[in-house]
Amino acid sequence: MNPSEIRKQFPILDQEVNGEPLVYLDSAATSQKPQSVIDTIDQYYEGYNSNVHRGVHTLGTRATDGYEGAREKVRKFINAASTEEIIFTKGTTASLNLVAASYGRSTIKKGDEIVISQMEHHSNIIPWQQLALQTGATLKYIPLQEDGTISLEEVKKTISPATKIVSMAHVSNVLGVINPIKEVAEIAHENGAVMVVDGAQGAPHIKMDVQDINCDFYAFSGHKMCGPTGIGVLYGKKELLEEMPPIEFGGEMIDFVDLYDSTWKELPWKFEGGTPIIAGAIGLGAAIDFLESIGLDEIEKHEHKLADYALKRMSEIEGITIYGPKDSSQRAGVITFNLEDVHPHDVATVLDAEGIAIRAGHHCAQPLMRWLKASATARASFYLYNTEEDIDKLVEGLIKTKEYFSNVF
Ligand code: 7TS
Repeated sequence: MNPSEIRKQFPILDQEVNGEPLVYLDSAATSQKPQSVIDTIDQYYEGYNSNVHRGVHTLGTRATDGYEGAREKVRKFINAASTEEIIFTKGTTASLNLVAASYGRSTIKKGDEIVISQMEHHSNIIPWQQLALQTGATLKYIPLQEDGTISLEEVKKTISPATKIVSMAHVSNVLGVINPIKEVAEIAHENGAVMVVDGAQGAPHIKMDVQDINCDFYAFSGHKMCGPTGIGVLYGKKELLEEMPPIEFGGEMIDFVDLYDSTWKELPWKFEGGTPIIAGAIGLGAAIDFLESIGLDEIEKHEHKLADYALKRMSEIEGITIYGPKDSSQRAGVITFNLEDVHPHDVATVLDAEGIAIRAGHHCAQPLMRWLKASATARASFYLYNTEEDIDKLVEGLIKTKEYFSNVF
């Protein structure tokens, strides 16, 4: 794979920001979109915009084929057994909330345990906090090792036969750590719990096979994998989804409506109340075609190489703290750091003046920030369109930042 050729397919990357060529290092927040995805969404609105699953007219049939065709692309992308297991949502947050509100509220009782880790994004903490508060269940945290990784020993110690749900990020959006979710799923199952995976930072970067991982639910967002915002996926095992109640009621999700009671459509539509995110799903389908034309294995390899290079180059900067494991084989293309005596927002501001986009803040992971003993950090995150040259510019920018602030003091 040739990232310099790939980046030509992303029109947004071909611009100057503050008089400098844009270096986009914030793909963990949202990825950029290739021309093919932009064109596919345009073609839908220009050529066959129509509601799905109802009309018999030609445009309606084309829209339905596009929407359901995208579901099949998602199924294949994560190797789910059936399209009945693919529910379109508005993103990872909505998918995790759906599991907590539907599976959680219908199965969890007082005294049950819900287990998550200390590195989770708020979207994989708060739905479980709320579920625990509503049901009287106990929320437990798997502690982290000193380098920010998770040890299976700690997983075994935290999960017990009282545990009913285990939920964990596939990849941390702060530390870039790739978690051993397959092994954690096995431990969860040995204890009779279901395994939920927050795949927001996993599915875009790592070749996925939900049957191999044997997780019960897997949640991810289209906008972090070259697709549009407003579309996401909840994968769930059919036997679980079948037993779960819908949480959004109205059009599209019903089979028969009587005056005082109604019945639901079969899977997956019983969870998709209202006009669905048609353009979003079709755009996500195009994003999957794009990623598959390059190959997830290639993308993963490229990001490891970039992470390795970035770790090496960045550690040469005096006074830098890089969080998470030093070994790049344990991490994806996310590097979180702080420069001594410079607030991360100042780092991001100086870099922005150089055309370099990174994120600064708590990254929606305040409990992890507390564990890191940092109120905020800076974060550079990479994707398939980034090059070693981008990292060189980041390092140059960081050296400039240090110089700038050493002159101030
Ligand atoms: N889980 C993880 C691990 C994430 O990184 C994010 C978004 C979410 C859940 C929520 O995804 P959403 O699409 O529903 O918003 N993470 C980030 C980030 O790191 N910077 O901005 C958004």
